Amino acid sequence: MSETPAAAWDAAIEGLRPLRSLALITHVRPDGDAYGSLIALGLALEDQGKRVSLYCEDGMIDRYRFLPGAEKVQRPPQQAPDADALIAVDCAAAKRLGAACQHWAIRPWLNIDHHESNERFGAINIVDPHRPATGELLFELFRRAGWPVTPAIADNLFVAISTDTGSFRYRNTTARTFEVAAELSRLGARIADLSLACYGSFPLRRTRLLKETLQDLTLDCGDRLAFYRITQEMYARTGARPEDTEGMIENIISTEGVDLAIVFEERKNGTVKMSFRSKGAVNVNEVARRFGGGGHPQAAGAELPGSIANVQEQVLPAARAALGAGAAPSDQR
Ligand SMILES: [Mn+2]
Repeated sequence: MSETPAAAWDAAIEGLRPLRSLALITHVRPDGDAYGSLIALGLALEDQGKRVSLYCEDGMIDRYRFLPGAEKVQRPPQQAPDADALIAVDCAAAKRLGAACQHWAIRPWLNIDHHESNERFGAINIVDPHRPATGELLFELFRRAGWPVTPAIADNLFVAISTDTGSFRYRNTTARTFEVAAELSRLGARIADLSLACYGSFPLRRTRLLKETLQDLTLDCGDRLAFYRITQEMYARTGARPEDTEGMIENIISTEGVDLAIVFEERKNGTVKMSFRSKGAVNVNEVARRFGGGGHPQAAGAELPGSIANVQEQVLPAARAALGAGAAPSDQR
């Protein structure tokens, strides 16, 4: 699918007009695109006179509190909110909306997302995997609907696009991405301040965790496969939090010759969360899907029950095979 069909855009915009109250929700373990898109759409709908509630299972994490409107983001209630419709943003699968909303009587009406693995769980699905960020899709929505993009909205959209493109470095970045970013700059997005907040002000506990992960790093498949663990013990020692790990894998996949990087993160609930990154030689969406996850060709995730050692036994052979190295014992050094 190269473009989202115009019919879906029209259905969304026309469907939104008469609605008075909307509940918006984004995915668990939110990133900059999740929060930026959630808040940007919330602010735009408020400007249209609608009552809006913004939800994320993790609430608002410290790292993104600088976003204008961050204070509006709440944890979802156990009971369905009183809203005319539910909108999901940047979320590939309904289960990634979190535990609370699985029991709500209200189901997602509009699903706006850019993940290749999106399950089209909405009544209306605006899903375009050719967009680098949900924020870029929202900019188009606002333009098509004729809704103003205020400086606060521009800030949120810029962070959404900047973070999901690795600051305009990933292969998903297109001329249109720069055009949208230029327009956001004109509309008041504070590029330098936002970039400093995103990339230049990590807490010291994150650097401590980074140091531990680098010590744990294993190279395999002739140094083309790199992986490391994050254990609960490492969190306890460093004081770092799961949210601090966003972007850390970039330090590994950025190594020359490394084609596939994987993080195995031990979670409190007895599962292991995996993040996969590729430079393009491997489609990590396909690898992640084999283990019940998904995402993008160059960035994906999955989660499996068990210990890190168990999960590595299942996943590393598949990773080696994806690199064309077969499932033979590693040439670990
Ligand atoms: Mn995204």
